[in-house]
Amino acid sequence: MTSPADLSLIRGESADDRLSDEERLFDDLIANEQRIEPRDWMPEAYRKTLIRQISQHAHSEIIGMQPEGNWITRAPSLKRKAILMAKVQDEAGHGLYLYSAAQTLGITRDEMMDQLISGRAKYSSIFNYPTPTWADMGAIGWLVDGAAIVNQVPLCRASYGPYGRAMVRVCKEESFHQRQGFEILLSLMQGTDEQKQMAQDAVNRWYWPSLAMFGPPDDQSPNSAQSMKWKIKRFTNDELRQRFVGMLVPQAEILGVTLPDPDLRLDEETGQYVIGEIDWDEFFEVLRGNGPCNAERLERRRTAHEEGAWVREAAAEYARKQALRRAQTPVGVVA
Ligand code: FAQ
Repeated sequence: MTSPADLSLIRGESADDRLSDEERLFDDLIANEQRIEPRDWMPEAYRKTLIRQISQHAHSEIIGMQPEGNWITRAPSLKRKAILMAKVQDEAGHGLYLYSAAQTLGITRDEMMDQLISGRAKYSSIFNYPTPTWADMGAIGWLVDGAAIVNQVPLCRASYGPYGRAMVRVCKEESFHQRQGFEILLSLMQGTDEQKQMAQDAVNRWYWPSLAMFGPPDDQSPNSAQSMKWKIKRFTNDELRQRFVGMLVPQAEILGVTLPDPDLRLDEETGQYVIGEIDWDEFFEVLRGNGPCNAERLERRRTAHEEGAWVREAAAEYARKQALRRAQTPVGVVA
């Protein structure tokens, strides 16, 4: 039988022509808002970009469990404790969906974990800040999960199928997280002067890092233009940051907290908020590993990984035995 490769030789097509066909199909799928699936041909750079972004995102969810995990044993009531535990478990789940999505691109979970615990992988800057008071649980929910929603709702339409589909579920859970944070702050703001101060102080500490979460300004964002052409990202970092501030202003009024930016004002002509200067030096320092909690977060993850070795070994052994049993069971007999 003549193979498609032989046929193309007979037709006088070169390898480049065949590659162009694949490329053309890929470009058409993107242009027509259709999804790229793991079985489809994709440019190597598209694959690499997705692995980079999805694995960083997964690492962020997993490391993001730590600042809040810090408060599970000290939550002020049984109800708050149950809610916080559920939220932190959700973050673990998000990490798992995302690692699975990245695995469809040809990287293994072990490779990703190795990149994280060796300190070679990035994860969101935001999780390198400390959580000294209970109000930080409110500020993280309101600001960090709020920023995550603004950033991630457009990712539900990402051109890569497994990523976009994972994002749909993640976003549903993030909106619950955001509301629980808002409600913690609202309760504190209806409390004593000390509680109000605690809430305001947490907002003061988390506001600027949550704006930086969207990534560097557009003119310093090397990946945005290509990621937007590929329809992985749908909006630029600055566009999403702007949208986030617009969402926060009315909510801050309801809460009765002040956003710690004296330069914040609505430009009546453009309808856009003008925001003060973000400390990008601080952001890049955190990315270089020099934030307040980088070392602590990585050390904790390394220890958890080592302590979890027996669980991974037990799961692998169980899977091996199950597979053996299935192989030894005659066809038609339920094992
Ligand atoms: N932190 O060219 P761009 C959450 C890096 S999940 C650290 O603009 P890109 C849920 C960037 O990777 C939060 N690094 O890059 C939760 C790149 O470095 P590289 C995580 C950052 O990819 C809540 C370089 O700077 N969310 O919060 C950051 O086009 C509560 C140049 O930047 C996601 O990952 C940063 N903030 O845009 C969990 C969402 N920003 O790789 C627990 C998916 C930028 O070239 C508790 N990711 N960098 O060496 C994205 O949307 C994008 O990757 C951006 C960055 C927007 C983060």
